[in-house]
Amino acid sequence: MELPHLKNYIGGALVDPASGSWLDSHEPATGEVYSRVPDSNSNDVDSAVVAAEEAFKDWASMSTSNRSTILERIADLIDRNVDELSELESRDNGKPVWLAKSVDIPRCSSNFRFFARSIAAFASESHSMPGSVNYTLRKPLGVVACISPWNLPLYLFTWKIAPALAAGNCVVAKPSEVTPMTAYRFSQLCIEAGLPAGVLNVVHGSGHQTGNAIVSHPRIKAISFTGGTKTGAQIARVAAPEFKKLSLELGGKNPNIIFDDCNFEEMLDTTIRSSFANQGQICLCGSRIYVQQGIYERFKKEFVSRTKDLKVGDPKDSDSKLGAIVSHQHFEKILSSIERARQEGGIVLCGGEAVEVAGRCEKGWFIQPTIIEGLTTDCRTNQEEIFGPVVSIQSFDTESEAVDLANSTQYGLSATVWTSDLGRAHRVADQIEAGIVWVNCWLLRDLRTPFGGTKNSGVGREGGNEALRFWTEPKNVCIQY
Ligand code: TXE
Repeated sequence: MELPHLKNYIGGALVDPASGSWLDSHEPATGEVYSRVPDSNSNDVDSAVVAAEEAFKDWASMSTSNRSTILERIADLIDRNVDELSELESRDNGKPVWLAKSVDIPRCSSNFRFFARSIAAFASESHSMPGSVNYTLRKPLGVVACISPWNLPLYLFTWKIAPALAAGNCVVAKPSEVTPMTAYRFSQLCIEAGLPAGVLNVVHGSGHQTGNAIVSHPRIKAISFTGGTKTGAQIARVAAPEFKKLSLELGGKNPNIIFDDCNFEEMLDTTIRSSFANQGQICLCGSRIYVQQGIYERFKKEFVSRTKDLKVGDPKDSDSKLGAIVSHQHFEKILSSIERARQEGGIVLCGGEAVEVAGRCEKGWFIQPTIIEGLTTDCRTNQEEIFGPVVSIQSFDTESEAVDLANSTQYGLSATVWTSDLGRAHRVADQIEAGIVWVNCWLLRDLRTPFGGTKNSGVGREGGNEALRFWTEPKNVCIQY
């Protein structure tokens, strides 16, 4: 049977890749190829840039209320198609359907609705002096690029595209070639919503060919990227000499610091999620768990017990807490990371192996949620992003020791702190090297807040006005009178 062939969305039309060549896309739960993805090249990217340039003048000069109306229509269509989009996302990424339906897809419409409304309130400043006045214009950049990863496919794709469009830019966007399906379906919804041709262009393909062609295109003014730190560095090498604006949301190796005065039950419920949600494939997961000595043994016992109860299974099953790992390559990478942890002296308290799921998923890629103890702070397991259902646990005594442990890697994306002591919460949050600190919660998101990391976790911030400022060029006009 002929596999479905996805298409690029360029100049308002769904089109085949110029080269006529395609990449295989797999269903992680079965390990089977189930669709074909355009293997786009620089010709496709150039067509997309030309279409975006042709659309830019009208889109940028459209009133914000008219732009908002179209973006709101896209949000409504996402909501109306939530069941289909959730199933597509689950089949493409391996995450449970219930997770896509409760988190991923609702956040996609929130992304569009939030920025459709934010742009109406996006103001700039004026500064007056005796005899003169300054005012700041914040105008769209022109043709810009959004490149997104496979872990939260449509969630991050729309998180980048929505503010770029709201600010009046025209976009060339590339989803990960590993999870292209919902971006393709999203293109169809944009056509249905009446998004003018060329305002958004979706070009599918590999990172080294399609992604690189986008990043190096001379007429693309800015790039928002989420993905691996190594890839982020490569993109910066290509884009920096062209003075392109860059927003890089990269990897993380986030600490979860648990003091003995925390609300234990709340902490444990949330720590299960922050350790293994989305099969641990979220850059914000807390993969280094530090527990104060007074409750360490209790925590270890109860955390291991609760983790062993998590069902790893068919993403279609509503009781599967963990689904499949996104690709065979990533599946192998995670298993070799666990083997390396053993060689580094780690003791696997639970998990550590692949899971055989019977029936339709027998050839799928599944891994047990894994807890490892007995590692040193500077071992590779505690220093490098594994990006799977794998956490390490270790005890600490004092607050300052906890802060030192938290800051002991080259990453600085997020951190979680559990304590009932208000002063300690402020002190620890202030000292942690991260872009986001959650206290007594995890992944609680207000879209108005700055989102991004420090150190090897990236450059720049997304969210709220941070995003609208990234996607606009400030110009100061000074008038003497
Ligand atoms: O990311 P990549 P992948 C981390 C995680 C994971 C690692 C690699 O540790 O194991 O990154 O994951 C495109 N020029 N995170 O393979 O390779 C690529 O096609 C332009 C953390 O997904 O960085 C895809 O669309 N584009 C992250 C996107 O970049 C290029 C979430 C991401 O691919 C390119 C995901 C190039 N040279 C992975 N090379 C997070 N922070 O959430 C690749 N791409």
